[in-house]
Amino acid sequence: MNRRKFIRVAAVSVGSLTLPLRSLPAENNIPKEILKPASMITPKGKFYVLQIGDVPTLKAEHWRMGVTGLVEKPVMLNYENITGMESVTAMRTLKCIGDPIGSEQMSNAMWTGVPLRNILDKAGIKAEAKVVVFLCADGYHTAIPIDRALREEVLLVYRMNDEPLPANHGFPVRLLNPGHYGTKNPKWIMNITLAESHVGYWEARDWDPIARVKLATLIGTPSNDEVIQAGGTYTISGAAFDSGNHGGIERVEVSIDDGMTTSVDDVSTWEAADIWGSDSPLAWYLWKYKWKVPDNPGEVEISARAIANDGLTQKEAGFDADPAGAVGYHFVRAEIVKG
Ligand SMILES: Nc1nc2c(c(=O)[nH]1)N[C@H]1C(S)=C(S)[C@@H](COP(=O)(O)O)O[C@H]1N2
Ligand SMILES: [Mo]
Repeated sequence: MNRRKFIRVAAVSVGSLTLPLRSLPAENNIPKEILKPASMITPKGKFYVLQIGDVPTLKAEHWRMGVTGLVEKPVMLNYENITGMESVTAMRTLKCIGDPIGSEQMSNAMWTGVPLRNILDKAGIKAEAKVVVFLCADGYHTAIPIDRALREEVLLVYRMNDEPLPANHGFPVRLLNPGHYGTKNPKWIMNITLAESHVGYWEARDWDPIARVKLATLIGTPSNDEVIQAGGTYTISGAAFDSGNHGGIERVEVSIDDGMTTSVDDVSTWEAADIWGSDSPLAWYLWKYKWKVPDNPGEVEISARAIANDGLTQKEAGFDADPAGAVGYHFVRAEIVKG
């Protein structure tokens, strides 16, 4: 571990027999169950927004998208051409590559659109093409390798949560490219060009050109430095996500004594959380853990880690963003006080 702290915490696993025999105030016995995230679909207006500049205002009736470059036959499509094609509706979570661990640049929605490959088929890809380049109305540009672009789950979407795509999320059309961070999910697409290579906007600024989502866990409750009443129960909650890169989340575990522990061998104890919301590996998994708060006041460190279906376990606590996406697990500090 890159960070280890030795705080003494009452052994929460010992059970109520070790607690002093006194009656707790009634409100301490009411389980505090505020979950964060509180719903699979991020509420309207709460989906994170990130872009390099201002939101371009595009009108569907004036918008045209060219499919050009190393293609057999360049094509030009309008909004009706795309919305008139056979559509797919699917849940997808987006996460920013520059996310410091535990930040909330991760949100989930239902999206409707058409598989990108059905659009590329209209133009026909030439053998020498290696990447699909997206040029956007705000000047942003990025590319994805052709084999990734041709997966059936890669969608050009025009609806979000059963409404037209909002302007700040890419109206009229954006890409949803599962397995990859936000950088590879361009908004306000104006042109799709097949090319041999391309250096995208963020790659030119040293961010990972492939940008595969790393296994991540977010603690939503408690927030850092939250004050929690001693002796009651508290629901620790959050989200875990791998965007399908490790086969989805197998389980989430919580530790209250990470890095200190009451055991001799200095091994932290991890308890299984309950996964209460999930859809597919391409969406986040929401979890909660009912915690018996110790009776002693003091500071505790709460950590959460995910174990993916392919066996990968998050191993180290971390704080920072990373040019290829951070891998560390999230921890928060909370203050236990007597009511
Ligand atoms: N055209 C365009 N698309 C873009 C960006 C941008 O700056 N311009 N930012 C990317 C980044 S870094 C992220 S994290 C996601 C965020 O998508 P959202 O604003 O819909 O949450 O959009 C991506 N697509
Ligand atoms: Mo991002």
